[in-house]
Amino acid sequence: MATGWVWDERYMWHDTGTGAGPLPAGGWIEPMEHIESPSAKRRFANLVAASGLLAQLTTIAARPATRPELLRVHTPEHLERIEREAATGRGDAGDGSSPFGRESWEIAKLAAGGLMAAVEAVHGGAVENAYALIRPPGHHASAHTGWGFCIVNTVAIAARHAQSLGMQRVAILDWDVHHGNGTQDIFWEDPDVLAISIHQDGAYPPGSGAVEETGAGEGAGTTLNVPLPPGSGVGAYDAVMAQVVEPALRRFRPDIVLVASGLDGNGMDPLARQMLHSEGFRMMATRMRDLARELCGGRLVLAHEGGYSPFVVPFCGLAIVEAISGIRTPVEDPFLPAIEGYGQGIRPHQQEAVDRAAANVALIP
Ligand code: 3YP
Ligand code: ZN
Repeated sequence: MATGWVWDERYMWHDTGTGAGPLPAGGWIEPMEHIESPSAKRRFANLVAASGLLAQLTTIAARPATRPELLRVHTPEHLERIEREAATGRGDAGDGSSPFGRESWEIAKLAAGGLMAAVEAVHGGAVENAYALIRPPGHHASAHTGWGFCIVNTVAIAARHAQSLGMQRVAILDWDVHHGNGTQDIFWEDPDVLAISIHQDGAYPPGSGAVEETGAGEGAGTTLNVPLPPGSGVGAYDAVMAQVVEPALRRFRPDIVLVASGLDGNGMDPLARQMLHSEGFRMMATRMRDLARELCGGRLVLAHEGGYSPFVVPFCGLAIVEAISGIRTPVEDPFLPAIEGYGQGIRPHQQEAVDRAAANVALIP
């Protein structure tokens, strides 16, 4: 069955302006392009087209999320602030590191709505699963503010949309290398949404995503955090999938699986220190496709998040879309041997981190 593909040229017109890495330019920081720029994402889309894969996918048109759809997750004050700042031509999502331009409010709504369209296509059976290459990212945004380059929490909005279509139990796996703190906050007390985040321990935001953070109230046990030491590679991520993600989802029994698919765990990313390569992402995507088939009729929607190496991200992204579609293109990843050479086996201190997270699977009600 078909795989859906969401992409809109306007995602690339979200204008983050100048910066230097994640910081604003100024003082002794010479202006350059902000790191959350179109390059890596555009090159991913271009490789999907150039490889011939695009022609074999079912393209899904994006549409803007409506105000009531956004209000399922965000406060009216947050939405109105972003809209007001965008109208002035320049704004920031909340932390001074997340600048945006005049069109960014419309584009953020189009990112959320594109992901919702993917959920609808999977729900209606037009496609089995889908990848939404959306921008800006979403997983750091909470109900009342954006930050960490995120304006609205696209995956959370998509989860609420899935519920409105009758898919009550939603599992979210966030494999972006940073903690999915916004998503965690939004569903902290919600027993119907299982939120799992695999991230580099302490990378971002500071002090968030400890293994002890497992939800509260009605939602006790339905948040899982897997903080991995820097330097984790395919062996560590494979253990997380086998010991945490698969048992957790089997226990939770979702109606749909969403993935916050940041590709910044790649071995050459400027904003993290993990070591995944395209075959690592292929392994995780294949496992998620098979798990969704086992548990919920194959319903799986991936939402693009971070990933800042303009040369490695396209190959990791292509491997993921190949995996969920079951189509292999002739493309071979030229960066694979170098990252493979970093040493991909699991190390004892990484195994300990996985074991600690695995112990929390039993907390899922
Ligand atoms: C936000 C400011 C410093 C680190 C950066 C992380 C953005 C990201 O990719 N989040 O998933
Ligand atoms: Zn990230």
